[in-house]
Amino acid sequence: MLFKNFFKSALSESDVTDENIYRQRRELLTKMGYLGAGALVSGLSPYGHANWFSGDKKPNFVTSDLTYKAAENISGQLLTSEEKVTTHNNFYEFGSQKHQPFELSQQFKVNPWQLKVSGECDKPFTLDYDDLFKRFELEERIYRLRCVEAWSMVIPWQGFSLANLLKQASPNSKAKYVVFETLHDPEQMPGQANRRLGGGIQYPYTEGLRIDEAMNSLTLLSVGLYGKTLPPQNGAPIRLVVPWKYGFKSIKSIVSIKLVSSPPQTTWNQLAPQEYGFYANVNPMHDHPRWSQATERRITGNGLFAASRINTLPFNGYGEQVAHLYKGMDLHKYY
Ligand SMILES: Nc1nc2c(c(=O)[nH]1)N[C@H]1C(S)=C(S)[C@@H](COP(=O)(O)O)O[C@H]1N2
Ligand SMILES: [Mo]
Repeated sequence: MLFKNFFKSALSESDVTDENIYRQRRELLTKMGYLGAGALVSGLSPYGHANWFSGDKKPNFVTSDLTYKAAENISGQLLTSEEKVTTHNNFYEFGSQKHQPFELSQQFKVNPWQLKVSGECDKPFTLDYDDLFKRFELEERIYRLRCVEAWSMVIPWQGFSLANLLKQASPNSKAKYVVFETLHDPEQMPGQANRRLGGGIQYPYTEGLRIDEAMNSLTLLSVGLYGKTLPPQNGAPIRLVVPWKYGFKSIKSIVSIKLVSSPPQTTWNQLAPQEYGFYANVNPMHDHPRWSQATERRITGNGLFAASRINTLPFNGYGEQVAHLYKGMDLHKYY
């Protein structure tokens, strides 16, 4: 297989440890029959609490193993190492530089937590911390994440379809859009207290989807990555993952999901409407005003061979599942 040769020839051991162990573990599980349809993988975190932090970087935050149904097939693309996924982040509430969310979020309290589901529906409800992990069966999705800044990663998430949660609320006929809001807590989120650190954003961070986008089975509410609960910098305890849209749609640390009747205002669209549209579907044909979107830097880890330039695909390669949602729409107008 391509991977094996690539590993042997190009990558040093430290570059590949995380994802190699993850893969080997999965192969073993497959052989043992654990990954059959419906099987639950319990307490078999890929590599437990691996010590990928050292020295000052040791977090106070502790992740715990999740029980989930493993993905049935692997995408065929090299996973981004867990270390990279958890140290190269966009989460402006903890600073606008890539290293800051990891460095400034480790005191963040995610339990207790409340996620309110409300708006145009017959059965509004609120989930507390434990519900996030118990109310819905957790499954794994290995998705590509394409940031609007033209870099990308491949990440194994654990979570459940947003559709499963929305259905429990019984949306009514006026529910045309879904609005998401991140926690607003300047005492815990230094980027909300300091305009410069927070990149000049108006908080709380807000995102939105059309109801059919929200109901698409690819749209994930994630509570974990690499088999463990999310660390704060990746949006603990619960965040959205919309793999065919630019990363800024995948809002983190969500406290509110609201069904509404008209198009919502969203953070990046409000800040710079010419640059960031409401739809934000990954589109190599539609450039950002300040850079091309035709290619991306695929980041797999640290080190010399851990990033490469690849072509960006329409809808980030998920066109088969989602292109029909935009039939007849001018994707240059609705970027
Ligand atoms: N609340 C909030 N959510 C956010 C962001 C943010 O700054 N604040 N950044 C977004 C952007 S631009 C990207 S690319 C992804 C990054 O997710 P990751 O750090 O888990 O890879 O989170 C998105 N969700
Ligand atoms: Mo992004």
